Amino acid sequence: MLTLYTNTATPNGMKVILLLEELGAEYKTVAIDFSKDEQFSEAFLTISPNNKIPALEDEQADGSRVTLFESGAIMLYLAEKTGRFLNLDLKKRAETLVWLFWQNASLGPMLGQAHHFAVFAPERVDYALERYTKEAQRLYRVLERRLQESAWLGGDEISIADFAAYPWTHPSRHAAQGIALKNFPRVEAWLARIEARERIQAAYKKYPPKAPLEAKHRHG
Ligand SMILES: N[C@@H](CCC(=O)N[C@@H](CS)C(=O)NCC(=O)O)C(=O)O
Repeated sequence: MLTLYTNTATPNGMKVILLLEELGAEYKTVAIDFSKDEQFSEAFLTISPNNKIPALEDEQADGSRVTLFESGAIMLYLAEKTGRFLNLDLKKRAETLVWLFWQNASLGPMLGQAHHFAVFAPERVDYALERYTKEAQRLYRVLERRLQESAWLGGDEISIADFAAYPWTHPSRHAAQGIALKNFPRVEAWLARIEARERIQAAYKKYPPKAPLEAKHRHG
């Protein structure tokens, strides 16, 4: 049995939900309530020592448990466990992993900062707004260029790299990121292709994004 520890519709939690839904996996979720500091509880820290969601517990047939934190590692584990959404051909696998790691190391953290300074910062911080809005735009240009080369991030098949990037680039987040989608036509088409998938729609019905995510502060 798979147990996902998560927190409403945060992008890092949604990445794993999208994959689980696409896999048709049986799983349960346990909500970690940040307003009660549950991410710092001793029980949660044994599963997720970095005190962040998502975390996954996979109970094995012999009663032992595999526990994982870091969304990228969780997605890789699920793809390898099920043999889906990660092509095992060495070159294709490498191409997918490059974009999965790019999402975890660059796209997610930088868009997270852009979002934070636009939506949550108690006061306007011009330097941070400019830095992270520019970085968000640079990352969308990287995405646009990649999607000129291939239909999906990992190549010619949809993969865990696409499910990892989608919640961060979900239309509900563009306003806060300072992104005008019309400037990124390939990204727009890629988003629409993912959005059209029934299981993606089902996942967002279960966990609706906290829209509208209007920017309180804007760059420029
Ligand atoms: N690199 C981590 C980032 C996870 C992350 O930032 N999770 C946030 C929610 S989106 C969190 O749990 N925050 C709680 C806290 O920082 O106390 C991953 O990809 O899993």
